[in-house]
Amino acid sequence: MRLDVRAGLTSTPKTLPPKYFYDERGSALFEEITRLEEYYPTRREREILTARAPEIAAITGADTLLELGAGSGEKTRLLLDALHATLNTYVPVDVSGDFLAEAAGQIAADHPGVTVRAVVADYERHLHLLPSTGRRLIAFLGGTIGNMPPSTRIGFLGALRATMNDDDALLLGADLVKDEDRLVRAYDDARGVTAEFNRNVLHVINRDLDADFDPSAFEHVARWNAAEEWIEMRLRSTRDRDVHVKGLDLEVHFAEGEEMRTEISSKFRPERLEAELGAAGLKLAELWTDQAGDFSLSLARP
Ligand code: AVJ
Repeated sequence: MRLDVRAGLTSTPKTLPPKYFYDERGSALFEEITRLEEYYPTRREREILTARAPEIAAITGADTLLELGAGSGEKTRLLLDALHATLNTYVPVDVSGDFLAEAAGQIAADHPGVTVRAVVADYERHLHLLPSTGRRLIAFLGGTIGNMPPSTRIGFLGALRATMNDDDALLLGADLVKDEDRLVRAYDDARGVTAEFNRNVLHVINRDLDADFDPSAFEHVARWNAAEEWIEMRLRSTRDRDVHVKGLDLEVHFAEGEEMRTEISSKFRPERLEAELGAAGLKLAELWTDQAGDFSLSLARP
C-alpha cells in the first residue's frame, strides 16, 4: 500500500489504485451499490450463475473452489451448492481481512463438508503463493478484471494460467460494452452511494497512512472513455491545497479542479475476451450472458 500510494500520488496525473476502497466501510458501501437500481452487474451475474451453476459443476468437477476477491456469500453460495458432489475445499482470497474472516466463518458454518481456508493476499502480487493442489475452479467474479489496465490484465491472465494445472478451470465475470448512459448511471447513482464509495479511499489513506485528506473537498466524477472502452472514476479537488501523508513523509499539492483517477472499470466485447484468454494460453469453453446481454461469464481451461 505504501508503494502503491506513493507512486500514485507522485505521478502526473495523480492516481490511486482501486483495491484500497475495500476496508470494512468501503466493502459495506460496495454491498449497497450492488443493490442500487442503476448498478446492474451484480444482479446480471447472479442471473447467469443461477442458470449455469449446474453446467459449471458438470464441466469442471472441481474439488477446490478458489475465489479471487471473496464476494459476499450469495454468488459463492450458488457455486458451492452446485459443486456439492465433488467439492471439499473453499479458498476465498482477499486483500482486505475485515470482511473475509466473517464471510469465511459463515460459509464454513453452512457447509460442514467443506474445509474453508481463507487467505489474506493481494492476488495481483501473490498468485504464485496460493494453494495449487486439487482440481480447482478459480473464480474471478464481479467484473473486477476490468479494474486492471489492459497490459496488467494480460500479464495477470498469463500469470494465472501459469499456476493452473490441466484439470483446473477459470470462471471469469466480465461486464460488456453497452449504451454510455446506462454505464455512467451505474457509476454515478442518484443517491450518491458510489460517490461516497469513491471518497472512501481517502478515509482509508487518512487512517492507514496518517494523511489529512478532507474527503468532503473532493467531488465524484464518472466518465465513459470511449477509446479505451472503460469507465473512469475520479476525485476532483474543489480547492487548492496541500495534503500531508505523514506515514509516507510526503506532501502533495492539489490544484483547484485537479482530477485524480481512482478506478477504471473496463467493459468488454466477447471477441476481445476470447482473444485475451487465448493470448494467456486459455481456451474459452463457454461464454454465457444474461438474457439482456449486459454481463458475461466465461469458463476457460488450459
Ligand atoms: C467490484 C470492481 C466490479 O468496477 O463495477 C462499483 C467496483 N466501482 N462501482 C466495478 C465499483 C464503482 C466494481 N467491481
